[in-house]
Amino acid sequence: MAKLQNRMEELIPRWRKDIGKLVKTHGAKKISDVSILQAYGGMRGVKSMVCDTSEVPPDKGLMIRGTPIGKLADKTPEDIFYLLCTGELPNSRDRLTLRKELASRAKVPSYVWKVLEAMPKNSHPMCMLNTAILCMERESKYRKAYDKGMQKTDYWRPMMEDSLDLLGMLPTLAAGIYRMRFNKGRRIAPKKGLSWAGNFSHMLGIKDPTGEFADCMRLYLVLHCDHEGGNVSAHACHLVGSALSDAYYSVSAGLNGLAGPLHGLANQECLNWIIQLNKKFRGRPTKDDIRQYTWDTLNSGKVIPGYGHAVLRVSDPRFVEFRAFGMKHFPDDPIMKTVSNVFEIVPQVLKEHGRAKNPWPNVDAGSGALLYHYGMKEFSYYTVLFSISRAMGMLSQLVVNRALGAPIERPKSVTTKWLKKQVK
Ligand code: CMX
Repeated sequence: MAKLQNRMEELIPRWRKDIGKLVKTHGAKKISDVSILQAYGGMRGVKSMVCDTSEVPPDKGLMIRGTPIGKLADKTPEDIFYLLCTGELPNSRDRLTLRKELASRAKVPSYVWKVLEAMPKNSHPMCMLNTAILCMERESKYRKAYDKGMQKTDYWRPMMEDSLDLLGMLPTLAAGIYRMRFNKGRRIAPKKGLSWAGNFSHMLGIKDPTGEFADCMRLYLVLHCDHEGGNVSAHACHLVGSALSDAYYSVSAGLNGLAGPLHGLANQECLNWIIQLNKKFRGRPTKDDIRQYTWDTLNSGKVIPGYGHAVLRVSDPRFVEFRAFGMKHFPDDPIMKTVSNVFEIVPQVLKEHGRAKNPWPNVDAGSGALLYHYGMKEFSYYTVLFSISRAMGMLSQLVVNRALGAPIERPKSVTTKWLKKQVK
Protein backbone atom coordinates (compact mmCIF):
# COMPACT_ATOMS: atom_id res chain seq x y z
CA MET A 1 0.00 0.00 0.00
CA ALA A 2 1.18 3.48 -0.79
CA LYS A 3 1.08 6.54 1.41
CA LEU A 4 -2.12 8.00 2.77
CA GLN A 5 -2.83 10.49 -0.03
CA ASN A 6 -2.36 7.83 -2.73
CA ARG A 7 -4.65 5.41 -0.94
CA MET A 8 -7.28 8.16 -0.67
CA GLU A 9 -6.85 8.81 -4.39
CA GLU A 10 -7.85 5.17 -5.01
CA LEU A 11 -10.72 5.07 -2.53
CA ILE A 12 -12.50 8.36 -3.19
CA PRO A 13 -13.87 7.53 -6.69
CA ARG A 14 -15.34 4.31 -5.24
CA TRP A 15 -17.00 6.19 -2.35
CA ARG A 16 -18.43 8.76 -4.75
CA LYS A 17 -19.88 6.07 -7.00
CA ASP A 18 -21.30 4.12 -4.08
CA ILE A 19 -22.96 7.14 -2.44
CA GLY A 20 -24.16 8.47 -5.80
CA LYS A 21 -25.94 5.17 -6.41
CA LEU A 22 -27.47 5.13 -2.91
CA VAL A 23 -28.84 8.66 -3.27
CA LYS A 24 -30.10 8.04 -6.79
CA THR A 25 -31.89 4.83 -5.87
CA HIS A 26 -33.13 5.60 -2.37
CA GLY A 27 -32.77 9.37 -2.01
CA ALA A 28 -36.44 9.91 -1.12
CA LYS A 29 -36.50 7.34 1.70
CA LYS A 30 -37.12 8.83 5.19
CA ILE A 31 -34.57 8.12 7.95
CA SER A 32 -35.92 10.40 10.69
CA ASP A 33 -38.86 12.47 11.87
CA VAL A 34 -38.53 15.58 14.02
CA SER A 35 -40.78 16.28 16.98
CA ILE A 36 -41.37 19.67 18.58
CA LEU A 37 -39.52 18.36 21.64
CA GLN A 38 -36.47 17.62 19.48
CA ALA A 39 -36.62 21.02 17.78
CA TYR A 40 -36.46 22.72 21.19
CA GLY A 41 -34.26 20.01 22.70
CA GLY A 42 -30.97 20.39 20.90
CA MET A 43 -32.01 18.11 18.00
CA ARG A 44 -31.26 15.04 20.12
CA GLY A 45 -31.57 11.84 18.08
CA VAL A 46 -32.49 13.56 14.79
CA LYS A 47 -30.72 11.65 12.02
CA SER A 48 -29.88 14.40 9.58
CA MET A 49 -26.20 14.20 8.73
CA VAL A 50 -23.66 11.64 7.53
CA CYS A 51 -20.29 10.88 9.10
CA ASP A 52 -18.32 7.85 7.92
CA THR A 53 -15.20 8.22 10.06
CA SER A 54 -16.84 6.94 13.25
CA GLU A 55 -20.15 6.12 14.89
CA VAL A 56 -21.41 5.91 18.47
CA PRO A 57 -24.02 3.20 18.98
CA PRO A 58 -25.64 4.12 22.33
CA ASP A 59 -25.17 0.60 23.70
CA LYS A 60 -21.56 0.14 22.56
CA GLY A 61 -19.78 3.46 22.38
CA LEU A 62 -17.26 4.74 19.90
CA MET A 63 -16.42 2.66 16.82
CA ILE A 64 -13.80 3.98 14.41
CA ARG A 65 -14.72 2.90 10.90
CA GLY A 66 -16.55 -0.07 12.39
CA THR A 67 -13.89 -1.13 14.93
CA PRO A 68 -14.68 -0.67 18.66
CA ILE A 69 -12.30 1.86 20.21
CA GLY A 70 -11.35 -0.67 22.91
CA LYS A 71 -9.80 -2.86 20.19
CA LEU A 72 -7.67 0.07 19.01
CA ALA A 73 -6.33 1.04 22.44
CA ASP A 74 -2.86 -0.36 21.67
CA LYS A 75 -2.51 1.57 18.40
CA THR A 76 -0.72 4.84 17.66
CA PRO A 77 -2.39 8.11 16.64
CA GLU A 78 -0.79 7.68 13.18
CA ASP A 79 -2.69 4.39 12.82
CA ILE A 80 -5.86 6.09 13.92
CA PHE A 81 -5.62 9.04 11.51
CA TYR A 82 -4.94 6.66 8.64
CA LEU A 83 -7.91 4.54 9.71
CA LEU A 84 -10.21 7.56 10.08
CA CYS A 85 -9.35 8.73 6.57
CA THR A 86 -9.33 5.45 4.68
CA GLY A 87 -11.20 2.87 6.75
CA GLU A 88 -8.03 0.74 6.86
CA LEU A 89 -5.21 0.39 9.36
CA PRO A 90 -1.83 1.17 7.80
CA ASN A 91 0.91 -1.42 7.46
CA SER A 92 4.17 -0.62 9.26
CA ARG A 93 5.70 1.06 6.18
CA ASP A 94 2.71 3.36 5.67
CA ARG A 95 2.62 4.18 9.38
CA LEU A 96 6.28 5.19 9.21
CA THR A 97 5.69 7.26 6.06
CA LEU A 98 2.87 9.14 7.78
CA ARG A 99 5.00 9.61 10.90
CA LYS A 100 7.80 11.13 8.81
CA GLU A 101 5.33 13.26 6.89
CA LEU A 102 3.92 14.72 10.11
CA ALA A 103 7.40 15.21 11.57
CA SER A 104 8.45 17.15 8.47
CA ARG A 105 5.58 19.59 9.10
CA ALA A 106 6.20 20.11 12.83
CA LYS A 107 7.64 23.63 12.69
CA VAL A 108 5.32 26.40 13.86
CA PRO A 109 5.83 29.80 12.16
CA SER A 110 7.66 32.26 14.41
CA TYR A 111 4.89 34.92 14.25
CA VAL A 112 2.59 32.50 16.12
CA TRP A 113 4.84 32.52 19.19
CA LYS A 114 4.89 36.32 19.09
CA VAL A 115 1.08 36.45 19.03
CA LEU A 116 0.93 34.02 21.96
CA GLU A 117 3.54 35.97 23.93
CA ALA A 118 1.47 39.14 23.48
CA MET A 119 -1.61 37.55 25.04
CA PRO A 120 -2.48 38.21 28.72
CA LYS A 121 -0.58 35.81 30.98
CA ASN A 122 -3.78 34.38 32.45
CA SER A 123 -5.36 33.52 29.08
CA HIS A 124 -7.01 30.12 29.02
CA PRO A 125 -4.79 27.56 27.21
CA MET A 126 -7.72 26.72 24.92
CA CYS A 127 -8.01 30.37 23.91
CA MET A 128 -4.26 30.38 23.22
CA LEU A 129 -4.50 27.23 21.10
CA ASN A 130 -7.45 28.51 19.08
CA THR A 131 -5.88 31.93 18.59
CA ALA A 132 -2.71 30.26 17.31
CA ILE A 133 -4.63 28.04 14.88
CA LEU A 134 -6.67 30.94 13.58
CA CYS A 135 -3.70 33.24 13.13
CA MET A 136 -2.01 30.54 11.00
CA GLU A 137 -4.87 30.68 8.48
CA ARG A 138 -2.59 32.51 6.07
CA GLU A 139 -0.70 29.20 5.69
CA SER A 140 -3.74 27.46 4.20
CA LYS A 141 -2.94 25.67 0.94
CA TYR A 142 -6.63 24.97 0.42
CA ARG A 143 -7.54 28.66 0.48
CA LYS A 144 -4.71 29.51 -1.93
CA ALA A 145 -5.77 26.75 -4.33
CA TYR A 146 -9.41 27.85 -4.06
CA ASP A 147 -8.52 31.46 -4.79
CA LYS A 148 -6.58 30.34 -7.87
CA GLY A 149 -9.54 28.24 -8.98
CA MET A 150 -9.88 24.46 -8.79
CA GLN A 151 -12.38 21.75 -9.65
CA LYS A 152 -14.76 20.70 -6.87
CA THR A 153 -13.46 17.13 -7.19
CA ASP A 154 -9.99 18.40 -6.24
CA TYR A 155 -11.00 20.18 -2.99
CA TRP A 156 -9.98 17.27 -0.81
CA ARG A 157 -6.32 17.34 -1.95
CA PRO A 158 -5.30 20.74 -0.52
CA MET A 159 -7.64 20.03 2.43
CA MET A 160 -5.50 16.95 3.11
CA GLU A 161 -2.36 19.11 2.82
CA ASP A 162 -3.77 21.58 5.37
CA SER A 163 -4.76 18.67 7.59
CA LEU A 164 -1.28 17.15 7.58
CA ASP A 165 0.26 20.60 8.17
CA LEU A 166 -2.02 21.26 11.13
CA LEU A 167 -1.56 17.79 12.60
CA GLY A 168 2.20 18.14 12.17
CA MET A 169 2.23 21.48 14.00
CA LEU A 170 -0.30 20.78 16.73
CA PRO A 171 2.00 18.87 19.13
CA THR A 172 4.70 21.56 18.79
CA LEU A 173 2.14 24.28 19.33
CA ALA A 174 0.37 22.61 22.24
CA ALA A 175 3.62 21.69 24.00
CA GLY A 176 4.89 25.25 23.48
CA ILE A 177 1.69 26.64 25.00
CA TYR A 178 2.10 24.33 28.00
CA ARG A 179 5.63 25.52 28.68
CA MET A 180 4.83 29.18 28.05
CA ARG A 181 1.55 29.38 29.96
CA PHE A 182 2.76 27.46 33.02
CA ASN A 183 6.30 28.87 33.26
CA LYS A 184 8.06 25.61 32.49
CA GLY A 185 11.04 27.22 30.80
CA ARG A 186 12.10 27.37 27.16
CA ARG A 187 10.30 25.48 24.45
CA ILE A 188 11.73 22.03 23.65
CA ALA A 189 12.46 21.24 20.01
CA PRO A 190 11.03 18.08 18.43
CA LYS A 191 13.36 15.08 18.32
CA LYS A 192 14.07 13.18 15.12
CA GLY A 193 12.80 9.62 14.97
CA LEU A 194 10.09 9.93 17.61
CA SER A 195 6.44 9.18 16.91
CA TRP A 196 3.80 11.94 16.83
CA ALA A 197 2.70 11.17 20.41
CA GLY A 198 6.27 10.42 21.54
CA ASN A 199 7.45 13.78 20.29
CA PHE A 200 4.57 15.54 21.96
CA SER A 201 5.38 14.07 25.36
CA HIS A 202 9.07 14.83 24.76
CA MET A 203 8.30 18.50 24.00
CA LEU A 204 6.08 18.84 27.09
CA GLY A 205 9.21 18.20 29.14
CA ILE A 206 7.55 16.11 31.85
CA LYS A 207 9.97 13.72 33.57
CA ASP A 208 9.38 10.25 32.18
CA PRO A 209 12.19 7.85 33.11
CA THR A 210 10.12 4.72 32.41
CA GLY A 211 8.34 5.91 29.23
CA GLU A 212 5.01 5.34 30.99
CA PHE A 213 3.89 8.96 30.56
CA ALA A 214 4.61 8.78 26.81
CA ASP A 215 2.47 5.66 26.65
CA CYS A 216 -0.26 7.45 28.58
CA MET A 217 -0.11 10.29 26.02
CA ARG A 218 -0.30 7.80 23.17
CA LEU A 219 -3.41 6.28 24.73
CA TYR A 220 -4.90 9.71 25.44
CA LEU A 221 -4.39 10.84 21.84
CA VAL A 222 -5.85 7.60 20.47
CA LEU A 223 -8.97 7.50 22.65
CA HIS A 224 -10.14 11.10 22.10
CA CYS A 225 -9.76 11.04 18.31
CA ASP A 226 -13.36 11.25 17.05
CA HIS A 227 -16.95 10.79 18.24
CA GLU A 228 -19.13 10.78 15.10
CA GLY A 229 -20.45 13.94 13.43
CA GLY A 230 -23.11 15.54 15.64
CA ASN A 231 -21.19 16.46 18.80
CA VAL A 232 -20.58 20.18 19.30
CA SER A 233 -16.98 20.33 18.08
CA ALA A 234 -17.36 17.98 15.10
CA HIS A 235 -20.57 19.63 14.06
CA ALA A 236 -19.20 23.17 14.41
CA CYS A 237 -16.15 22.19 12.33
CA HIS A 238 -18.35 20.49 9.75
CA LEU A 239 -20.70 23.46 9.52
CA VAL A 240 -17.93 26.01 9.03
CA GLY A 241 -16.15 23.71 6.57
CA SER A 242 -19.38 23.34 4.59
CA ALA A 243 -19.07 27.02 3.66
CA LEU A 244 -15.73 25.95 2.09
CA SER A 245 -13.81 27.69 4.86
CA ASP A 246 -10.37 26.11 5.16
CA ALA A 247 -9.11 23.76 7.87
CA TYR A 248 -7.72 26.56 10.07
CA TYR A 249 -11.08 28.35 10.24
CA SER A 250 -13.03 25.13 10.60
CA VAL A 251 -10.90 23.39 13.25
CA SER A 252 -10.63 26.52 15.37
CA ALA A 253 -14.46 26.80 15.23
CA GLY A 254 -14.75 23.19 16.38
CA LEU A 255 -12.26 23.68 19.18
CA ASN A 256 -14.08 26.78 20.44
CA GLY A 257 -17.00 24.42 21.03
CA LEU A 258 -14.76 21.83 22.66
CA ALA A 259 -13.78 24.54 25.17
CA GLY A 260 -17.29 24.53 26.67
CA PRO A 261 -17.88 23.00 30.14
CA LEU A 262 -20.58 20.62 28.87
CA HIS A 263 -18.19 19.28 26.22
CA GLY A 264 -14.37 19.08 26.33
CA LEU A 265 -13.87 21.28 29.37
CA ALA A 266 -15.64 18.68 31.52
CA ASN A 267 -12.34 16.82 31.99
CA GLN A 268 -10.79 19.70 33.95
CA GLU A 269 -14.01 20.10 35.96
CA CYS A 270 -14.18 16.40 36.64
CA LEU A 271 -10.70 16.10 38.13
CA ASN A 272 -11.33 19.21 40.18
CA TRP A 273 -14.50 17.61 41.56
CA ILE A 274 -12.56 14.47 42.52
CA ILE A 275 -9.76 16.47 44.15
CA GLN A 276 -12.20 18.58 46.18
CA LEU A 277 -13.91 15.37 47.28
CA ASN A 278 -10.60 13.89 48.40
CA LYS A 279 -9.66 17.12 50.16
CA LYS A 280 -12.92 17.24 52.08
CA PHE A 281 -12.45 13.70 53.38
CA ARG A 282 -8.67 13.84 53.98
CA GLY A 283 -7.75 11.83 50.90
CA ARG A 284 -9.86 8.78 51.69
CA PRO A 285 -13.58 9.36 51.15
CA THR A 286 -15.70 6.35 52.02
CA LYS A 287 -18.48 5.24 49.71
CA ASP A 288 -21.01 6.97 52.03
CA ASP A 289 -18.96 10.17 51.84
CA ILE A 290 -19.02 9.95 48.04
CA ARG A 291 -22.78 9.38 48.00
CA GLN A 292 -23.39 12.43 50.21
CA TYR A 293 -20.95 14.61 48.23
CA THR A 294 -22.71 13.61 44.97
CA TRP A 295 -26.10 14.55 46.38
CA ASP A 296 -24.69 17.85 47.72
CA THR A 297 -23.42 18.68 44.21
CA LEU A 298 -26.76 17.83 42.60
CA ASN A 299 -28.74 19.71 45.27
CA SER A 300 -26.64 22.82 44.67
CA GLY A 301 -27.89 22.77 41.05
CA LYS A 302 -24.67 21.50 39.47
CA VAL A 303 -24.07 18.52 37.20
CA ILE A 304 -21.67 15.70 38.07
CA PRO A 305 -18.87 16.26 35.59
CA GLY A 306 -17.72 13.18 33.71
CA TYR A 307 -21.12 11.49 33.94
CA GLY A 308 -23.98 11.45 31.46
CA HIS A 309 -23.95 11.67 27.70
CA ALA A 310 -26.18 12.91 24.91
CA VAL A 311 -25.88 9.65 22.94
CA LEU A 312 -24.24 6.93 25.07
CA ARG A 313 -26.30 4.73 27.35
CA VAL A 314 -23.48 2.57 28.77
CA SER A 315 -20.12 3.22 30.44
CA ASP A 316 -17.96 4.93 27.87
CA PRO A 317 -15.42 2.37 26.56
CA ARG A 318 -12.81 5.16 26.60
CA PHE A 319 -13.37 5.54 30.36
CA VAL A 320 -12.99 1.78 30.67
CA GLU A 321 -9.59 1.94 28.91
CA PHE A 322 -8.33 4.88 30.99
CA ARG A 323 -9.42 3.22 34.21
CA ALA A 324 -7.71 -0.03 33.16
CA PHE A 325 -4.47 1.88 32.43
CA GLY A 326 -4.58 3.61 35.83
CA MET A 327 -5.43 0.44 37.74
CA LYS A 328 -2.58 -1.38 35.97
CA HIS A 329 0.11 1.21 36.59
CA PHE A 330 -0.86 2.94 39.87
CA PRO A 331 -3.77 1.22 41.64
CA ASP A 332 -2.85 2.77 45.00
CA ASP A 333 -2.87 6.38 43.81
CA PRO A 334 -5.50 8.14 46.01
CA ILE A 335 -7.04 10.03 43.08
CA MET A 336 -7.29 6.87 40.99
CA LYS A 337 -8.86 5.04 43.92
CA THR A 338 -11.48 7.74 44.30
CA VAL A 339 -12.19 7.72 40.54
CA SER A 340 -12.84 3.99 40.87
CA ASN A 341 -15.05 4.35 43.95
CA VAL A 342 -16.97 7.23 42.38
CA PHE A 343 -17.70 4.93 39.45
CA GLU A 344 -19.39 2.54 41.89
CA ILE A 345 -21.54 5.23 43.54
CA VAL A 346 -22.41 8.04 41.11
CA PRO A 347 -24.44 5.96 38.61
CA GLN A 348 -26.67 4.74 41.50
CA VAL A 349 -27.20 8.30 42.72
CA LEU A 350 -27.91 9.64 39.22
CA LYS A 351 -30.46 6.86 38.73
CA GLU A 352 -32.18 7.83 42.00
CA HIS A 353 -31.97 11.51 41.03
CA GLY A 354 -33.88 10.51 37.90
CA ARG A 355 -32.89 13.29 35.51
CA ALA A 356 -29.88 12.12 33.49
CA LYS A 357 -30.82 9.68 30.73
CA ASN A 358 -27.38 8.12 31.02
CA PRO A 359 -26.03 7.70 34.56
CA TRP A 360 -22.76 6.16 33.38
CA PRO A 361 -19.27 7.72 33.12
CA ASN A 362 -18.12 9.39 29.91
CA VAL A 363 -14.54 9.81 28.66
CA ASP A 364 -13.83 12.69 31.03
CA ALA A 365 -14.51 10.78 34.24
CA GLY A 366 -11.08 9.21 34.46
CA SER A 367 -8.63 10.80 32.03
CA GLY A 368 -7.59 13.65 34.35
CA ALA A 369 -6.53 11.21 37.09
CA LEU A 370 -3.89 9.78 34.76
CA LEU A 371 -2.46 13.17 33.85
CA TYR A 372 -2.43 14.26 37.48
CA HIS A 373 -0.57 11.14 38.50
CA TYR A 374 2.26 11.87 36.04
CA GLY A 375 2.65 15.42 37.35
CA MET A 376 0.59 17.33 34.81
CA LYS A 377 -1.43 19.24 37.37
CA GLU A 378 -2.53 22.21 35.29
CA PHE A 379 -6.22 21.34 34.83
CA SER A 380 -6.92 24.14 32.41
CA TYR A 381 -4.53 22.48 29.98
CA TYR A 382 -6.42 19.18 29.77
CA THR A 383 -8.81 20.29 27.04
CA VAL A 384 -5.80 21.21 24.89
CA LEU A 385 -4.72 17.56 25.03
CA PHE A 386 -8.24 16.55 24.07
CA SER A 387 -8.02 19.05 21.17
CA ILE A 388 -4.84 17.62 19.64
CA SER A 389 -6.46 14.24 19.46
CA ARG A 390 -9.90 15.46 18.36
CA ALA A 391 -8.26 17.42 15.53
CA MET A 392 -7.67 14.02 13.88
CA GLY A 393 -11.41 13.40 13.78
CA MET A 394 -12.33 16.89 12.65
CA LEU A 395 -9.67 16.97 9.93
CA SER A 396 -10.44 13.52 8.56
CA GLN A 397 -14.12 14.49 8.45
CA LEU A 398 -13.25 17.69 6.57
CA VAL A 399 -11.17 15.79 4.00
CA VAL A 400 -13.87 13.17 3.49
CA ASN A 401 -16.58 15.82 3.22
CA ARG A 402 -14.67 17.76 0.57
CA ALA A 403 -13.96 14.49 -1.26
CA LEU A 404 -17.67 13.65 -1.30
CA GLY A 405 -18.69 17.18 -2.29
CA ALA A 406 -20.74 17.79 0.88
CA PRO A 407 -22.87 20.91 0.29
CA ILE A 408 -23.18 23.98 2.48
CA GLU A 409 -25.25 23.07 5.55
CA ARG A 410 -28.44 25.02 5.98
CA PRO A 411 -31.22 23.45 8.06
CA LYS A 412 -34.53 25.27 8.27
CA SER A 413 -35.51 27.00 11.48
CA VAL A 414 -39.10 27.76 12.38
CA THR A 415 -40.72 30.18 14.81
CA THR A 416 -42.72 29.32 17.92
CA LYS A 417 -45.68 30.98 16.22
CA TRP A 418 -45.33 28.62 13.26
CA LEU A 419 -45.16 25.61 15.59
CA LYS A 420 -48.30 26.71 17.44
CA LYS A 421 -50.11 26.98 14.09
CA GLN A 422 -49.08 23.42 13.18
CA VAL A 423 -50.51 21.92 16.38
CA LYS A 424 -53.86 23.72 16.14
N1 CMX B 1 -25.23 15.37 36.49
C1 CMX B 1 -26.41 15.94 36.81
N2 CMX B 1 -27.44 16.09 35.95
C2 CMX B 1 -27.25 15.60 34.72
C3 CMX B 1 -26.07 14.95 34.33
C4 CMX B 1 -25.02 14.86 35.26
N3 CMX B 1 -23.85 14.33 34.96
N4 CMX B 1 -26.20 14.58 33.04
C5 CMX B 1 -27.42 14.97 32.64
N5 CMX B 1 -28.05 15.59 33.65
C6 CMX B 1 -29.36 16.26 33.62
C7 CMX B 1 -29.33 17.36 32.56
O1 CMX B 1 -28.73 18.54 33.07
C8 CMX B 1 -30.80 17.52 32.26
O2 CMX B 1 -31.36 18.28 33.31
P1 CMX B 1 -32.68 19.17 33.09
O3 CMX B 1 -33.77 18.20 32.77
O4 CMX B 1 -32.85 19.85 34.39
O5 CMX B 1 -32.36 20.10 31.95
C9 CMX B 1 -31.29 16.08 32.36
O6 CMX B 1 -30.35 15.37 33.17
C10 CMX B 1 -31.44 15.37 31.04
O7 CMX B 1 -30.20 15.43 30.36
P2 CMX B 1 -29.76 14.27 29.35
O8 CMX B 1 -30.77 14.23 28.24
O9 CMX B 1 -29.50 13.01 30.08
O10 CMX B 1 -28.35 14.81 28.85
P3 CMX B 1 -28.06 15.88 27.72
O11 CMX B 1 -27.99 15.17 26.43
O12 CMX B 1 -28.96 17.06 27.82
O13 CMX B 1 -26.60 16.38 28.17
C11 CMX B 1 -24.36 16.17 28.89
C12 CMX B 1 -25.46 15.58 28.00
C13 CMX B 1 -23.05 15.42 28.61
C14 CMX B 1 -24.17 17.66 28.54
C15 CMX B 1 -24.77 15.99 30.36
O14 CMX B 1 -24.88 14.62 30.67
C16 CMX B 1 -23.83 16.68 31.33
O15 CMX B 1 -23.98 17.87 31.59
N6 CMX B 1 -22.82 15.91 31.91
C17 CMX B 1 -21.81 16.50 32.76
C18 CMX B 1 -20.78 17.24 31.93
C19 CMX B 1 -19.91 16.27 31.16
O16 CMX B 1 -19.41 15.29 31.68
N7 CMX B 1 -19.69 16.59 29.86
C20 CMX B 1 -18.76 15.82 29.01
C21 CMX B 1 -19.46 14.99 27.97
C22 CMX B 1 -18.47 14.36 27.04
C23 CMX B 1 -18.16 15.29 25.92
O17 CMX B 1 -19.05 15.58 25.10
O18 CMX B 1 -17.04 15.80 25.84
